[in-house]
Amino acid sequence: MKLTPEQIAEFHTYGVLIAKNALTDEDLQPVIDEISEFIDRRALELKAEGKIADLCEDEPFETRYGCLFAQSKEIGSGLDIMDYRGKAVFEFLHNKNLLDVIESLVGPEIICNPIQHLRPTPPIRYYEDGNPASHIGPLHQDAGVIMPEAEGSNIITCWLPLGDATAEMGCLEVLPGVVKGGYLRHRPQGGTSIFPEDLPAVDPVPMECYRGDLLLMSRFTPHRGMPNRSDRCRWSMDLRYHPIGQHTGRTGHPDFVVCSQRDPDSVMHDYAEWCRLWIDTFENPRGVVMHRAD
Ligand SMILES: O=C(O)CCC(=O)C(=O)O
Repeated sequence: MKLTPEQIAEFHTYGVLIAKNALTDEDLQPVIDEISEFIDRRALELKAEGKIADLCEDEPFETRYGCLFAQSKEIGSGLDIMDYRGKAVFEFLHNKNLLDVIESLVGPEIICNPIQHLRPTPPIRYYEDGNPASHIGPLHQDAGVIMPEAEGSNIITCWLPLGDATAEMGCLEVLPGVVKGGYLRHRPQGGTSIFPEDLPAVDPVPMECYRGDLLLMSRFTPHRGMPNRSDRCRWSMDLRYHPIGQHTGRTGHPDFVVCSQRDPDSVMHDYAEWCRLWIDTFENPRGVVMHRAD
């Protein structure tokens, strides 16, 4: 699905757009199955280590993580994209339906930026501190979590839920329409966040979305995750793409080409090589990995 000219105009005006039903169940199910296998493995390891008693095997994907998390916070260790490096996730980073939408905003020469995360956000009642106020994410622009050299890169954040992401489940909140002001100063305290005195007087808007939707944001759109007050886990991925040739903002982490009309052979489909690049990055750190405000 390509974005319509109206959707593209909306994105440029507000710095945010939800592309409804851009992905199908067939696009997402392999990723969900792979995560489920990871959770199975992790749960068995934690049981063997005596850290959990109940494997919660009868719980569906939406609730199993929370049920395990309530017993041991270690269920999430190693779950992020670059840590468990799943083949289904690697293939999803090239997903045609996803890239069709991205192409509408950055053109056909596309880099997969290395800032990419898989996030389980369990219900706050499973934390010792279940106070909603302490689970409000820091309000930031993604331009604040990259190197300043990448401020001019047209990095599009693509946040996508693997299930429901309602307001009750702590969907993202954004400040729409502040994108034209560019970079706002960030501070490291309490998680990289915009200096309160620099915040534009715009009310945050909850971006409720559902499986199949893509929430697209500019690098200048202030946003934050909210507390999950529901009984279900809010599962999401946040991926970033930008045109080939532009600075990634993280020279210490590997980026790769996912789409190129000019040089189709440059598209990286080699899963083993992707894994090798991440492992090498961790074993032989080089380059820069920082938040601009650090
Ligand atoms: O998913 C979240 O709670 C936060 C995600 C976020 O801030 C981001 O994608 O930049």
